[in-house]
Amino acid sequence: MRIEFISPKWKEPSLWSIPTFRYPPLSLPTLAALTPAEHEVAITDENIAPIDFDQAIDLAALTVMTPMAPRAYEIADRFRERGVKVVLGGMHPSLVPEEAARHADAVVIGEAESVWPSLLDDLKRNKLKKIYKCDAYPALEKLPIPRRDLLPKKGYFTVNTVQVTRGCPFNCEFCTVTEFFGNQHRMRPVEDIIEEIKTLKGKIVFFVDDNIVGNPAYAKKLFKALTPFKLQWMSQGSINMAADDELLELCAKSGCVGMIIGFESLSQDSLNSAGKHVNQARHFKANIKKIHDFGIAIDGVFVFGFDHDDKSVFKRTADFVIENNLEACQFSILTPLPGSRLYHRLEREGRIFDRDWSKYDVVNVVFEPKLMSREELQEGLLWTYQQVYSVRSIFKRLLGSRNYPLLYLLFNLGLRKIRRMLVAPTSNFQKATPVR
Ligand code: B12
Ligand code: SF4
Repeated sequence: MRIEFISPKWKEPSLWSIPTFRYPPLSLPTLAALTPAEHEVAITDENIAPIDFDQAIDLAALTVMTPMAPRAYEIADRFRERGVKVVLGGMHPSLVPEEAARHADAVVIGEAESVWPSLLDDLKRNKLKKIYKCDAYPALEKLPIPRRDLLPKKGYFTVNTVQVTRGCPFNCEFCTVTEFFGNQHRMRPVEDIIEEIKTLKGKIVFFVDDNIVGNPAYAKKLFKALTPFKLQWMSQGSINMAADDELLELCAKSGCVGMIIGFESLSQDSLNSAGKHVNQARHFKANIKKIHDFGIAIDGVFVFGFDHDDKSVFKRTADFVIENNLEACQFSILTPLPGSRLYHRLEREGRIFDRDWSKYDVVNVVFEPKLMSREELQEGLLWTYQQVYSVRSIFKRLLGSRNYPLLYLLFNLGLRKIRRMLVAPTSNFQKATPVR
């Protein structure tokens, strides 16, 4: 059979369409590697190249995050009109399978490893089932190396995205990772990671883990093994890494140029209500200084719109970021992703007013906030991006931290563009009135 793996285009404005931030969807090279060699496979990322709807294929397999769902359904419907079978998988179809099933011949719920080969067998025998569910979390030993050779050669910042762990022991109200991957931190053997690293071209790697330091003993073993490769890598990690000097030292030595850290909020009330107990806001300042002192830059993630957030949250957050010299930051609007506990609560409270999934991209307000208006929340996001990515702020932060200033200058100039994208006439960003 001929199988086309497809990632739908995400709607603008998207930070991720800025060249410095373009990463390939790792799910597709992973699925291609899981496909038995008897089948012909190809990958199209619609963010890089258009989809050929006329090609002769037996199966279109799409990976879907919530904000891409409307586009994914359009693509699926078009292929199905021509009689091409369509399978949908990934976070969104797994969390709302009944909806996805209206646009697909089969929906895969959960991780593909345990069901993909049997789905292909069923298709070959013309016995495709509507739903395939991964009942047990697959073992992560000896996973095949993702087929990065199938990815477009140009257009990405790097194709070296590698996954080391799955699952998260926390269960933040706004997040779907624990619902999807479970509350156990599952780790790939370090030896397998090293075999994969050896196949990569270039020295830049993005570990797509939710918390690469979630198990400190494992992380230390991994960092020691990575050190000889002289990589420059980034990943996501929780702020409590600041408590472990040995971890920070090994992390920096292994080539970590920056950690994406979910601070989420400066308000402990908001952190507590979201269930992010690992974050203690009163220690943030000291934690940042400690991580910086080990030469690790920080890309901080902050969320606006919690029930404890009033209009003052924007200035407080911008001041904090600038004062503490965070090298980069991403600001998001609290978003009730379907399947999350937040979605169910806001639904019960009758506060979700927009169900256009393309707006569930964390820069649009889709629910009624408690202590400010929708417009104030929307405009506050833009205002914060404007403050934090002003030329003055960029220089203050980068000269203050001195961790990889040239690299982060590039990142900051990329992130500066999101300010313009958010107000562009073609933007999907909801129009708002200025904050007073
Ligand atoms: C790396 C990453 C990114 C990268 C790369 C994205 C990309 N091109 O794929 C970047 C940084 C660009 C990104 C952007 C965004 N991301 Co993101 N991202 C991730 C992250 C950390 C890892 C994803 C990954 O590569 N996993 C490794 C692969 C191997 O796993 P996988 O994709 O889950 O695939 C497995 C299964 O899902 C399944 N599967 C997946 N697809 C398919 C398809 C078929 C046909 C089948 C059978 C199976 C299948 O099988 C695979 C193997 O087991 C996840 C967190 C997470 N733990 O998943 C968040 C995550 C996917 N992102 C999320 C979000 C919300 C976003 C943004 C919308 C917002 C943001 N974070 O700023 C933007 C999208 C921008 C936009 N405008 O739309 C959410 C998605 C929630 C949802 N309900 O969809 C997640 C889960 C984070 C979270 N904490 O909630 N992201
Ligand atoms: S936000 Fe981060 S810490 Fe919280 S459940 Fe999701 S992945 Fe885990």
